[in-house]
Amino acid sequence: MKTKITELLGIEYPIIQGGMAWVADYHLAAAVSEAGGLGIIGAGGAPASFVREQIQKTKELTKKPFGVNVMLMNPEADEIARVIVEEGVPVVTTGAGNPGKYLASWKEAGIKVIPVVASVALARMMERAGVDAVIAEGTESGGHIGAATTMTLVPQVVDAVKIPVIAAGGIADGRGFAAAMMLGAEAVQMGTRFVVARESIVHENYKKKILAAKDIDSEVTGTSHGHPVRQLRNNMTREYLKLEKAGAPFEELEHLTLGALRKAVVEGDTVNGTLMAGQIAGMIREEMTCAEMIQEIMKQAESLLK
Ligand code: TUI
Repeated sequence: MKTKITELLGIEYPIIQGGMAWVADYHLAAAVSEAGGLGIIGAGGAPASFVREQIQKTKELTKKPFGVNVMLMNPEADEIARVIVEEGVPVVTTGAGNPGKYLASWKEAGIKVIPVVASVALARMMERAGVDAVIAEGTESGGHIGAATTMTLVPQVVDAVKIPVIAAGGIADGRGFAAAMMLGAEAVQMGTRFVVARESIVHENYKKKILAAKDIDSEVTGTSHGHPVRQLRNNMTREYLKLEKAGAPFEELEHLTLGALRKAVVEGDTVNGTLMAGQIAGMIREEMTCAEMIQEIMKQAESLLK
C-alpha cells in the first residue's frame, strides 16, 4: 500500500511502531522495520550512550529505514539529539513536549522529523517550523497522553495542516487502520499491540496482563500534576490514585512511579510496576511476530478499504 508516508519514509507498509520507553529496544525496532513497517527505538529516559548502542545494534540487524523517539522530558535530550545526527538516523519522532530547539540541526542533517502532537495548535506550530509529518495521538493511547480522542483529533489535525498525518491511539487491527485512513491519516502508529510481539523483550508477566486485559482495565494517573499516564489498573494505580485524590505533593507521587516502568518491563512486577498500555489492550489476544501482525492488519484493512 502506497501513501504519502510510505513514500516519505521509503517503507513498504504505513505502519509505525510507537517509541515506547524501555519496551522499544533494537530487537523490536529491527523486527518491525524488517517486516516492512517503521521500527522505532524508544529513548525514553535512557542516557545518550545507551541510545547510541541501540542505534548501532539496530543497524546491524536491518538495512531498512528505522527511527528513534526522543522523549523530550529526558534530561539528556540535548545529547540524544546530537547522537541521532552523528549516527545518521533516518527518522526521528518526538513525544511529551515541543521539539522546536532541535529541528534546525535535524533538518540540516536530512533527517525526517515527525513529532507526536496531542492538539491542533501544536500540529500547526510544528508545520510552520518545517517538520515532515505529525503523529496525532489520541487519549486512548498508553503512557503519557493528551486529552482529545483519536476520533476527534485526527480529522481536526488533517484539516489544519498540509503535511501528512499519522493516527495513533486505539489502533491495533485492520479495522482501526481502515478507520484511520477514513479520517484522513496517511499511516498509523501502534504501541500496545507491539508490546506483545514475539520479538518484544517485555517480561512475560507484562505481556500476559495485556493479553488478559478487558476494555475498561486502564486508569489514568498523574492528571493532578499535568502528566497524565495511562496504564493497566493494579496495586500501583490504586495507591497512586488514592494519594492523588488526597492531594499528595508531586514529589511523593513521583517517588511512587520512579523506576516503576522498568520494574514492570524488566522484572515483570505487575503489582507495583507501571503497566503502560492503551485502551485497545482489551482487543489484543495473541502474541505474534511483527511480520504476522503487519500482514494480518494489511490484509484486513485492504479488504475493508475496497
Ligand atoms: O510521549 C508519549 N508517551 C509516553 S512518554 C512516556 S515516558 C514517561 N514515563 C513516566 C511518566 C511520564 C512519561 C510514556 N509514554 N506520547 C507522545 C505524546 N506527546 N503524548 C502527548 C504528547 C504531548 C503533550 C503535550 C506532546 C506535546 C505536548 O505539548 C507540550 C508543549 O510544550 O507544547
